[in-house]
Amino acid sequence: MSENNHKVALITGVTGQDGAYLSEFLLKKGYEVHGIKRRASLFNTDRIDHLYQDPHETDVKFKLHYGDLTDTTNLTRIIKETQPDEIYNLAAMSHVQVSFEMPEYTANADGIGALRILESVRLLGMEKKTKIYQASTSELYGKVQEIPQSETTPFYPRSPYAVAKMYAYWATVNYREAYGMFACNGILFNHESPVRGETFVTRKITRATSKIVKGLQDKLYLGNLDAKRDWGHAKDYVRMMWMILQHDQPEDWVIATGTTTSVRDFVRMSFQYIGIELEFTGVGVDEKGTIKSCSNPDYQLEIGREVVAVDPRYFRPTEVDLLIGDPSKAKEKLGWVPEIALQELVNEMMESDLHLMSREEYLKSGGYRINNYFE
Ligand code: NDP
Ligand code: GDR
Repeated sequence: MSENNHKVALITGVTGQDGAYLSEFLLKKGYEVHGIKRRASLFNTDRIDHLYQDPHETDVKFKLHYGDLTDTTNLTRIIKETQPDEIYNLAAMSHVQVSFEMPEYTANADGIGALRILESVRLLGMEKKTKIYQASTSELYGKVQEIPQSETTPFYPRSPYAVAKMYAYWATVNYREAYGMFACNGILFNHESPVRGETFVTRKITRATSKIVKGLQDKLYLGNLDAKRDWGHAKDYVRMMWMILQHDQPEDWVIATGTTTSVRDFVRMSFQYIGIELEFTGVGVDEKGTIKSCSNPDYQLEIGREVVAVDPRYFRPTEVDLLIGDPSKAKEKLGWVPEIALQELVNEMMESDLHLMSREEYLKSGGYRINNYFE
């Protein structure tokens, strides 16, 4: 507890999607929130700027510290100085495909990074004071062993990212069993939002759909359209992170919606939001998505125009084909149920990206160069 009896939380990865939603959630609950951000050559706090408080003010509840999961001394010092009641370890190199290109760094940040936090808390003698949430992932299930996937489903990681997260998962379990620490894994299935990173498939799709209808992009190139994911909303999932640390026992939990959708259907839903029906023809690398009908008078898109194509550069060396979670334990023991359905999530993301792209459209018409990264 801080001097004025508020609980203190420390969030690693505070500048990320979940860090932003969790900070907002905990501040509303009256927490004093400390976040660890990385030094970058440009400002990297877009997602949390609305929470920023001038450090010169009094009674500041949201404080940022420079740090990195690869730097033990820095983590230990921040934990010592902030004396958190709860640590949420959300920081990670979180992109599965990129982890094939940066396996060693991913292991260091995502695997050993979690160990650094656990060990710092132990060495500082805070193991009975500080509860730890570890951001584990449905990627641990990897190659399908069982459907749906629950807390007892065996792991079969399929990427350097998942292998690193598997190390972090078991380090968390081990510190709980060895030292009696309140350390828990949330095994979260994919969760998205309007502030999802632009290179994850859902955001890539909603951004591209918005750009295509506004004439800012020609085509959306994707990899495996058959991959199926259990997609929820980040807002629902950060609430569950907090609930996990308020439970009377430290345990591991699956957080999912229990329904799965293919990448292809997510594309369909995004275009449907603006009144466009797509038709998919061909298989594998030859599959294409063309406009079948358009009922929206605001968008003049030619019927039969190809707007989706497959680019093998987005295929992964080893893929996770199907994820569908069984959140029964969270529902029965904690009363957690996701409140935001996939359709609502797609609508929210599309609304936000259409708004953003209107801004880009305006900038372009004024002669400004707009962001053209399509990755
Ligand atoms: P993001 O990629 O949006 O955010 C990751 C955060 O980690 C960013 O703040 C990033 O900083 C920070 N970070 C990356 N590397 C380091 C490092 N070496 N040291 C310190 N900070 C670092 O991820 P999400 O918010 O989507 O996910 C949060 C966590 O949950 C991650 O651990 C992810 O692996 C895990 N997860 C996510 C799921 C999802 O569907 N979103 C599902 C299951 C698990 P910067 O902004 O500077 O890049
Ligand atoms: P994922 O998310 O790998 O599940 O990891 P991502 O959105 O990157 O991929 C989901 C599925 O879509 C397929 N796909 C594409 N993916 C991307 N990024 N870009 C494409 O062009 C594309 N085309 C098809 C992928 O092959 C995959 O099957 C996310 C991250 O947030 C992890 O940190 C987290 O642990 C897991 O979710 C749960």
